[in-house]
Amino acid sequence: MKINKYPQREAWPELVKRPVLQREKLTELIADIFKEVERNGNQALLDLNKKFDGVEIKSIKVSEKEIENVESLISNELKDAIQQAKNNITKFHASQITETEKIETTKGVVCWRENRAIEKVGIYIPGGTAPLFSTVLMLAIPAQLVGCKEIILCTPPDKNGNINPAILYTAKLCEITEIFKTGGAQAVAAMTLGTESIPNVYKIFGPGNQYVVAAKEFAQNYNVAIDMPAGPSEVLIIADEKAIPEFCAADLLSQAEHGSDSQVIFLSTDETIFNKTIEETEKQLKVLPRNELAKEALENSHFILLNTIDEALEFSNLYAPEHLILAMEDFENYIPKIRNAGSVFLGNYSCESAGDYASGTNHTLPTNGFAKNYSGVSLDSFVKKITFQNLSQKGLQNLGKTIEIMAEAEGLFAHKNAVSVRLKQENERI
Ligand code: HSO
Ligand code: ZN
Repeated sequence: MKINKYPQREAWPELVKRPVLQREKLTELIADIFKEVERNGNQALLDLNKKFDGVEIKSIKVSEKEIENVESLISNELKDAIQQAKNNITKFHASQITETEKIETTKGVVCWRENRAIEKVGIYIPGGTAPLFSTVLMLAIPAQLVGCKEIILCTPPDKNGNINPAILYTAKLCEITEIFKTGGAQAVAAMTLGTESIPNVYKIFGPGNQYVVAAKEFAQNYNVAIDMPAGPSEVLIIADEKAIPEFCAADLLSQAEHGSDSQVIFLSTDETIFNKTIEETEKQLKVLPRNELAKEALENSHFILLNTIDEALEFSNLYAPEHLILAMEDFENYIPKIRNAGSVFLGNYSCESAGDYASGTNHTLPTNGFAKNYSGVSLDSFVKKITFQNLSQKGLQNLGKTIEIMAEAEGLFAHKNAVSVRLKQENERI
């Protein structure tokens, strides 16, 4: 934990820096994996599953029987919880559907925009120590809402060749039936290039380890889009004198437990709250099952005492956190001052876990300072927007001169002519 009281402004740029990750040089390895998948398709996936994860499976595709059987592996309590989360996420994302509005920009010139779903999308869900089945909801629900024709899901099998039941159950609940047992960079390569079983897709979504992240970057060389640049998870809390240290500590740790590279930042204007939150964090850390990971994350994390909430917001805007929590009662006044953040949690009862699982907002958010220029995943992430226009004869008469003058000024006479021939033809007819 790095503790800092009333740092000078000059120190801020250093404080908002993310820890530099010791990433391996992966490009060559990723290129080789792509080549192998391109050459050997499914067999390459089976071989790579064995090589990297020590798993031997016969078939890449999850069978109908496996999907059917999963019902019995999930408790009713968990089923109900997933259902409630699904309802809320659906409600919130459905509200993002907007009506198309036709705009007459000049008399007789009508322009509008229509959404078209990206036809083929791929969702990657990591396995590992925390199987994030909640991410299935966050990605499959908007994809279904906009009507993506083909939604496929890749996730690595465990040592026995099975997929995590909660991931499988959630995929089934979201009506995803094309589920494949493959993980890591090879899964991304398969979704990019296609194999005998796995269709290639136009956009790849989902979190992953550094191999997955590097493979998603590499996939862009093949005209495949990705959801957003990835980085470790982070949260920044701004706490005033009304904050509750026990709650703040729990929120900091909820993000720190994601991984040793997660970063959490605690800003406060109240020294008592500040000290108590540090104490609480240490106390709660001790009893966490994932305390090794959380402890490492905390080593990279800052606890900073500042003079005013306005100052804290300035710091936060410079840091641009994935998650921002305003642990205070009168948060309302500060909302307009938030400029850079992925998702914001207002007041002492709005814990980040609510947004991670079940309140309705999406938890796939920009990290690593990208909240300055990226939004989190939403319905928009699954559509392209196509513009349309219709000019009547009258419309072209009204706008033609402007186009001709501009085209001529750019030296593009064919452009000008496209207008002139039409106006001329019309004059001749009169
Ligand atoms: N906080 C993560 C999402 C998540 N948390 C999934 C728990 N499960 C990134 O926003
Ligand atoms: Zn989380």
